[in-house]
Amino acid sequence: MGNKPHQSFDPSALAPWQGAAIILLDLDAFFAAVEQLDHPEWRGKPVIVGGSPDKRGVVSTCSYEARKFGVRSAMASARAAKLCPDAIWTPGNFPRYIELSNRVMQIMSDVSPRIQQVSIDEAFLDISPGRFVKDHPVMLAHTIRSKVAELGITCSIGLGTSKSVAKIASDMEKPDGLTVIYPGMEQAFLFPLPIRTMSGVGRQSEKRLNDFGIFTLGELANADEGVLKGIFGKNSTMMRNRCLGLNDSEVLSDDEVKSVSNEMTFSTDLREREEIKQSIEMISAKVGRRLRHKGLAGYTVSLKVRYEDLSFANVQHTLDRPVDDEHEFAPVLVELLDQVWEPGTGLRLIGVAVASFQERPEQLSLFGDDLTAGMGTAGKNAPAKTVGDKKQPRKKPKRALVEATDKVKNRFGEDAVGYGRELRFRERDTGTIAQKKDDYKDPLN
Ligand code: TTP
Ligand code: MG
Repeated sequence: MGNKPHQSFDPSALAPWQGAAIILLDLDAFFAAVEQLDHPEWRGKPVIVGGSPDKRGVVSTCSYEARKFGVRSAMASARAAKLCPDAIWTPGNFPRYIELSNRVMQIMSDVSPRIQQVSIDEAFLDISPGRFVKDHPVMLAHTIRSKVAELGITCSIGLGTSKSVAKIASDMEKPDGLTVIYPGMEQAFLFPLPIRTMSGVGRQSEKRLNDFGIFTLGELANADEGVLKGIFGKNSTMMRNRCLGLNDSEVLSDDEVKSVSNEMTFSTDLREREEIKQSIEMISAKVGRRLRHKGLAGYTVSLKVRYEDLSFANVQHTLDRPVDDEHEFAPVLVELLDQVWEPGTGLRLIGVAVASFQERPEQLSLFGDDLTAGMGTAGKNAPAKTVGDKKQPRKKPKRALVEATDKVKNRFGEDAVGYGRELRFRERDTGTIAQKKDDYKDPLN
């Protein structure tokens, strides 16, 4: 990795760029690359980040040296250990990955304010000339690539006139690649590619398209309207446009994310501790999944309740390390429940939030030297009250399960995997839960 030249060039020699210019940047072997940066003796060697092979762990990612042996993300660690017996194993250092991720996002934001982060190591950036920036897109892509390299890790960049083209292009020259699809070249680039390359074509749609003799994006772009409708439903026109290389969706800036939360209103007030506990766990699962999707982990967890008389209370707690796994933070919230709820009281709404990403909130110093001490407000519309106990997150027992569940939900929709309790509660849920009937998922939006 990192051995491709980042050559200097004469921007005036570049052909002019007409219209939209969108980048997709994806870091190379991200977690493993950070480990190799932090452990120089691991560079050039197979490094696997993941759970222990003895404890039925899974591979999070691995260095390109390990990929030569066939090791891949999400593979059982035991299998990876067999494929690559000499690999260096590490459980990972999530706060450090977040730190590097943030630095990369900052490099991109410095170039254009229109950034959309799609995962911990991936973001779109709108660098359309005359819109958010002045310089030539190819030059800006080179600048970003060089600045990322200065951090000690590498990225692959796709540059094109739409998000789908940029996304597909970013994968073409991995690692440390820059693939530019000039305006007007979209169809020449896309049409020969297999249909699965396109975001939104899952395994099921692929099979059904194949049954109609559609194997390439060119064939998909020119497919019969009825066939596309039958497979993609209301998304059929969008899918065709994507395959035609049309710019069908904007780069949507996430506002600076301060917290990730979810709340649910119940059609019948909850009164039993057990059902309240289960609701907290269910809502926490949604928050956890969104945190992981955004690559965020926070120190502060909070619980909000609205009572049957419509008054509300909020209680929060700061942990000694950031969390993104509901199996760790939901038990803390369940403990907090007793500060805002008495048995028999009806609850109409429950909300869960995780905040204080990475850095501990400054206010903590107000509570003395013990940085692990909690803080919070509690009680029905009560004034702030300090909670001095030391609830801390549980150890992560089920990371593999959590990530496997995320993957299935990401692909098949929120309801694809339900813990037993979620299914029992669904009928009481008047909140909105996305229902996706087919395997269509749209990471481009
Ligand atoms: P990816 O960008 O999918 O993978 P990568 O950056 O390791 O490799 P590539 O060069 O192919 O882009 O994911 C980014 C990080 O997300 C990855 O470094 C580790 C984490 N991750 C998991 O923990 N589990 C997974 O199954 C995947 C796919 C990624
Ligand atoms: Mg990556």
